[in-house]
Amino acid sequence: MEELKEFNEELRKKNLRGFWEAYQGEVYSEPLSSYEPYLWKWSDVHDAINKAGEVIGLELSSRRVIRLCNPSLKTSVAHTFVLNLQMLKPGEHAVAHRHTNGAIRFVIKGRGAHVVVEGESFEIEEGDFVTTPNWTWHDHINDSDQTMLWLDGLDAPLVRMLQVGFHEPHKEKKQPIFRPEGSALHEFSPIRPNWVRTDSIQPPGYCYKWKDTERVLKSVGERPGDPYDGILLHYVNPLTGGPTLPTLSCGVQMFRPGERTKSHRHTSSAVYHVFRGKGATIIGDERFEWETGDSFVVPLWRFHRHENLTDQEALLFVMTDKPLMDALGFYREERQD
Ligand code: GTQ
Repeated sequence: MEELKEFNEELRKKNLRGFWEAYQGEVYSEPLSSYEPYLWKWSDVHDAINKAGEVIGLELSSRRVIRLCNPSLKTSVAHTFVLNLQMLKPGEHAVAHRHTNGAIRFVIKGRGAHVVVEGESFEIEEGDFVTTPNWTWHDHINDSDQTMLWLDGLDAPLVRMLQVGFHEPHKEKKQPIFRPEGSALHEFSPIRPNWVRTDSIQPPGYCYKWKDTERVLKSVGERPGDPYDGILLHYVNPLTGGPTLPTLSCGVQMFRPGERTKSHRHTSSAVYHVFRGKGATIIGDERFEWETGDSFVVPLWRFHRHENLTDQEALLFVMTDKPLMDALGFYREERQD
């Protein structure tokens, strides 16, 4: 034993390590996520962003953003992505930049501001969903008379872990707008011009309007839906039908009055934001009651189920890292009856 200790020490001096040292016979039979479920109350998040609105100007911080920090991870909501709340006041402009982080926005409050992505301006309002994929120029202009609030989802922890973060400010602060309004809607539709390339791994920047989401929800809302996910709509890459971004999949989930889903677990993680309504999600043996404005995270490989015991529909925005797990062959799911 003394001999082995000496051997281990000798290896360490040479920056080597025996397999027997690190793994004392313990083998993981399944994932054990390093972080726990957590729920943020809207009143806390809302108070925080309102206070930031009073004390933080955009000369101080290029974006006025409050990040949801899972206490067991410290700086992000899940191990692969972050969820932030951003405020842009009337007359403000959040300067143009681009980064390798893929980002999405889900508008919570206000109407009439614009997100500019790669030379096209998209007017946004409550319930709209906008993508600013990896390395696309984006800036935000609030030329409306209302304070805008939206959620930002970014794959930042993943990019940091892979050490592939690039960031570039636009030299003009406001990027030039050279694509007429409606260009994306027309060019990336099922009727599309010959020059549009569909072989890019990154989707084009795109704005999904709430009125369209609502129309689909209405049209499929009477169907049986998914036993584990209720009625789940995905925001797909408009050119390929693939995931929202290569790293993130986003959607809107509806639980109808009285709906209770079955329990399952999977190797993707999910964060939810309650857009409208009230309900509960049971994660492991913990029950999380949620209502409009709350956000909560379901770590990977934790059994979870949802219920809406009210007489109103519950609508949730959901973001997961499933595309990542699918692409790498790590996606697994286990279902309970
Ligand atoms: O709006 O471009 O929440 O660059 C964090 C970083 C938002 C943005 C965030 C960003 C942005």
